[in-house]
Amino acid sequence: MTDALAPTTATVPQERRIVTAVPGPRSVALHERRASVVARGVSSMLPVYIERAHGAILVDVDGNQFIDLGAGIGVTTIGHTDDAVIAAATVQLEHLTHSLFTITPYESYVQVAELLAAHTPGDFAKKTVLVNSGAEAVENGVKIARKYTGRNGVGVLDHAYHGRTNLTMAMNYKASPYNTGFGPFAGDVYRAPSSYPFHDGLNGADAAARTIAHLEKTVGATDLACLVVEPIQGEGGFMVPAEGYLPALQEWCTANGIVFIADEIQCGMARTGRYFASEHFGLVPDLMLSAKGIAGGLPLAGVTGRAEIMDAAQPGGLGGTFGGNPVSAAAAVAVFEQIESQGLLAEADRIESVLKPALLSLQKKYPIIGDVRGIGAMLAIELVTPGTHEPDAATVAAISAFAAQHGVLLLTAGTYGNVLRFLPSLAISDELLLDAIAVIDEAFAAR
Ligand code: PLZ
Repeated sequence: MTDALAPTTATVPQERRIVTAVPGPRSVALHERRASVVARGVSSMLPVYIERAHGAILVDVDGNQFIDLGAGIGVTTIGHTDDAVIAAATVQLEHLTHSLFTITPYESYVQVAELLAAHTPGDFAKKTVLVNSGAEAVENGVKIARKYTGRNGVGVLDHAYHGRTNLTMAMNYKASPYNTGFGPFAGDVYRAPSSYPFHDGLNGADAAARTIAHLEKTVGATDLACLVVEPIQGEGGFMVPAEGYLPALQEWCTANGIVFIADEIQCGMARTGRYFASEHFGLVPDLMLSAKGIAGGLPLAGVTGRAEIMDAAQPGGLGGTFGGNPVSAAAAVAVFEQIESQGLLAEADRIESVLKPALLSLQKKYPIIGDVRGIGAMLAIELVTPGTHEPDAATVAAISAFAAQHGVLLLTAGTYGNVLRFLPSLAISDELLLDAIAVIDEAFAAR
C-alpha cells in the first residue's frame, strides 16, 4: 500500500476490466485504515480507491478498470489527466505555485478572466473573480448581487443544490444528507417551485408564473437581490425546464432589478455541447457561476458577469488566499484551448446521439424507466413504479451497485434518489458508452 506510484506516463487502456472482487483487497484494506482517521461525514459512494485515471477510465489500487460515467461529478469533462492540462499545470508548477493574486498578481488569472468573458453568454463588458470551489462561487455571486442592489433576499428553486457552506446549505432544497443538524442557516433565502416537466406537467409559461407568484408573495420583487438558478439542475436530477420557463424568469428579474444568476457549476463548461447550458435556453445571465469542469480536475471556480455588477464590490472586498491559484488557472487555460482545438463541444453532441437513443430503447424494454432527459453529455433516467410517478430509489441503488460490480461507475441523483445520471467525460468513445449501456441493460434484466 505504501508502494510508490508507478510512473504516471504509463498508459491506461480505454477498456473495462474487473480482476478482483469490487472492492478488491487493497481497497478493503485502505477502507479499514480510513475508517479510523477520516470523518464519517465524508462518505464514499463506492469504496474503491483510485490509483490513476486517463480519458474515461478509472484504475483502482487492485488493477480494476472502470468506465467512468461520472467524471468526478462533472469535473474531468475533457477527460482524466488530459495531456494538455497536465503539461500546462506541470510547467506552471515549476514556475510559481502561489503568490496570492491579491498581493502580487500573475498572468494566468487574467487569462482565465478573459476566456470566461469571451465564452459566457452576453455581448457586454464582463469581469470575473476566481475562487476555490463551487460553493464559494455561489457565496460570492450572492455577495456581489447584494452589494449591487442594496437588497438582501436570495431566490432559489425547488430541487436546487448549491453547496455545503452555511449560506449555500440554506439554498439547498434537500435537507438530508447535506443540511441535517448543521443549522442555524443563513436567512433571507426564499425558495419557489421550479419547472420539473415529468412531475408537474406544466408548460414553461405556467411554471414560470407559479414561480414568480410564489416569490412575489413570500418575499416581494423589491426585496430580492438575486435569483439563483441552475439552468439544468444537477444534484436534483438533471431536470430540463419546460420551454420558455427560464427566459420568463430572467425577464421578470430584469424588469424588477433582480440579478439573475446562473449556477452552471455542474451544467457549464462544454458539458451540454455549448460552453454554457444557458445558451440552449437563450439566457444571458447577469452573473455566471462556473467551477467543476473549468480546470480539468484542479480546484477552481469563478463568478463572471456584467462589469457594473461585478464592480459594485469595493477594492479589497473580494478575494481569498488560494482563489485563482496559478496552477489551477494554467490548467483552466489549457481546458479552454482543448475545447477549441479538439472541437469538444461537438463531442458532447456525439455523446448525446449515442447515449440518448440507447437510453430510450432501455426505456422501451423496462417500463420502470419513467423519463429519459438531458442535453449533451448530461443525461439521466428517472426510475418509477411503472405507469406512475412514484419514485423507485431502491432500484436506482441496485442498478448502480450492479454496474460498479461490473466495471461501470454510474452516479445517482435526484431529490427522491431515483435518478441515474450520465455525465461522462467528452473523451469517452462510442464503444465505451455502448459497453456501459450493455452492462446497465444486464443490470435491469437481473433485477
Ligand atoms: N452548484 C450546481 O452541482 C456541486 C456536490 C458533491 P462545490 N455538486 C456536487 C458533494 O457531495 O459535495 C455543486 C453543484 C452546483 C454548486 C455546487 C457546489 O460546488 O465545488 O462542491 O462547492
